[in-house]
Amino acid sequence: MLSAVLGYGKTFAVLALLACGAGGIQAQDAPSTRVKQQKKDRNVKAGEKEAKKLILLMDKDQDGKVSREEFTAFMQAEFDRLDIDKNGLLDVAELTQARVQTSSGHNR
Ligand SMILES: [Ca+2]
Ligand SMILES: [Ca+2]
Repeated sequence: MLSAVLGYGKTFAVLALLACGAGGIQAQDAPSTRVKQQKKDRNVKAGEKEAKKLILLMDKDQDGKVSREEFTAFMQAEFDRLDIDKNGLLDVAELTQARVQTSSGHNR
């Protein structure tokens, strides 16, 4: 009984030391890393909107992630859309036309 209590006490002491040590390290690192992290987060969030749009476009099964299959399917659909004469090749004219069409499509 007594040894069990002592054993528990020792374990608790070690845990307390570890917790203190970890807490001390975190407190030292927090100010500088937090600021850096926040700046990073803002940059990430700016790009995140674009990424989410892309995911919405590609994510067919809507699990919030784009699989290789979904990505490939999306790119193939894009290819077919751009390949106006359907010869299986994209030339400069088709790529140029596609861009002009999409931008003028918004204006109409
Ligand atoms: Ca998916
Ligand atoms: Ca073509």
